[in-house]
Amino acid sequence: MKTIVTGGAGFIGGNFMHFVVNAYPDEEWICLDSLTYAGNLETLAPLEGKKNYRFIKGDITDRAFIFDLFAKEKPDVVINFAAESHVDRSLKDPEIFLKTNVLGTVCLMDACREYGIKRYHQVSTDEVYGDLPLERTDLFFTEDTPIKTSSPYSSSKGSADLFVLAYHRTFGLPVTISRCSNNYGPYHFPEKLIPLVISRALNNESIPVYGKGENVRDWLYVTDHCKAIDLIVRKGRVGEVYNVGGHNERTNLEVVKTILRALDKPESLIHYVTDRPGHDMRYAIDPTKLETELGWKPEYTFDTGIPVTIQWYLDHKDWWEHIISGEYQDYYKKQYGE
Ligand code: NAD
Ligand code: TDX
Repeated sequence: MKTIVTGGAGFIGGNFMHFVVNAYPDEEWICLDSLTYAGNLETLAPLEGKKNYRFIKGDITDRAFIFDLFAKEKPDVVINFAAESHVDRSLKDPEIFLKTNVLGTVCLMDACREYGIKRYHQVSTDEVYGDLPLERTDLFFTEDTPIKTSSPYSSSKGSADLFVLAYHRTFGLPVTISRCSNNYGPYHFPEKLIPLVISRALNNESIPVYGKGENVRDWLYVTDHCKAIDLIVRKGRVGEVYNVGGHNERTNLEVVKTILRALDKPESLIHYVTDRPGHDMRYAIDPTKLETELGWKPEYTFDTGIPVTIQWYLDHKDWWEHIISGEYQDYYKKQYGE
């Protein structure tokens, strides 16, 4: 069995590579990644030298390259993590989101059609469902919730999902889609809320909170997401969408305060900044289908996952200090005006 994992040098794809390469020593795992600002070979360094792992640098939107690669490798399975993933960046430069997230997905699926494939899996997000009102805590996203996107990022992910379902219905491509809530854990790029708060708090720097910090996200520890994807690829029904989430809703302010408390840092570091335009209010996933059909259960809650995550950032300062010392500084200044 040979699997191509795209975007495996990023946050979730990297954690997925660590999990599968160790869990399935008799299967072949190829990481395909173009190494954008978010891709980092240091994340994959612990896998170097393993017999069942290879890294290939390449762009999922490069049709000639992708078709050559598929002709040569003839993968059994493709799992597509590769994407532009940051909402704030999509507000400043939407086009690359359209290119990578939509055209890249279509290009991969065209190669899958040409060379035959047992399974194409699309890693998607709960953001395709839009948002829920803060006060309606009885409402959750199910797989039947209509796609109703807010940002250029979520619109590109929603569009890609529609192409994936169309390729199944029209061309019979054996696809599955997972739509997960917000992830956190090791190797998370510090532009995203949780690693940004941890890294800045450790350096006694201000913590930017958008608006009033009331927005709610549903947090899942990254390895629980990785295990869900593995389960869906192996046992999920073709043509189906599976929501992934662990009922861990928190306001952004709760998240920030929890981390500051754990690090023994003062709340005076919190700095309220201009809200994100179009900011989704609340995400909340109903994972019943994944739990009942495939028996998935998350190992971590928010309360058990956060200390493990903080400890990882304390133990791996090299990994994130490298990142925040480079062009990240320019990004931060442009984004937060500091
Ligand atoms: P990330 O930004 O950390 O990593 C993305 C990876 O894709 C990087 O390694 C990057 O180099 C690679 N990449 C980008 N463009 C590429 C291209 N054209 N060709 C090849 N590789 C390319 O993202 P992440 O947070 O790990 O997210 C992975 C996937 O999971 C994305 O599809 C995202 O939409 C989805 N998702 C993320 C979350 C979350 O909370 N982070 C939640 C649900 C779903
Ligand atoms: O500095 C910040 N201050 C702040 O208040 C940042 C970076 C974020 N926020 C808020 C915005 C959101 O309400 O925190 C919340 C989380 O923000 P992000 O970490 O940017 O994540 P989000 O926009 O929710 O999207 C994430 O989850 C769904 C991932 O980045 C997506 O790839 C995934 O699909």
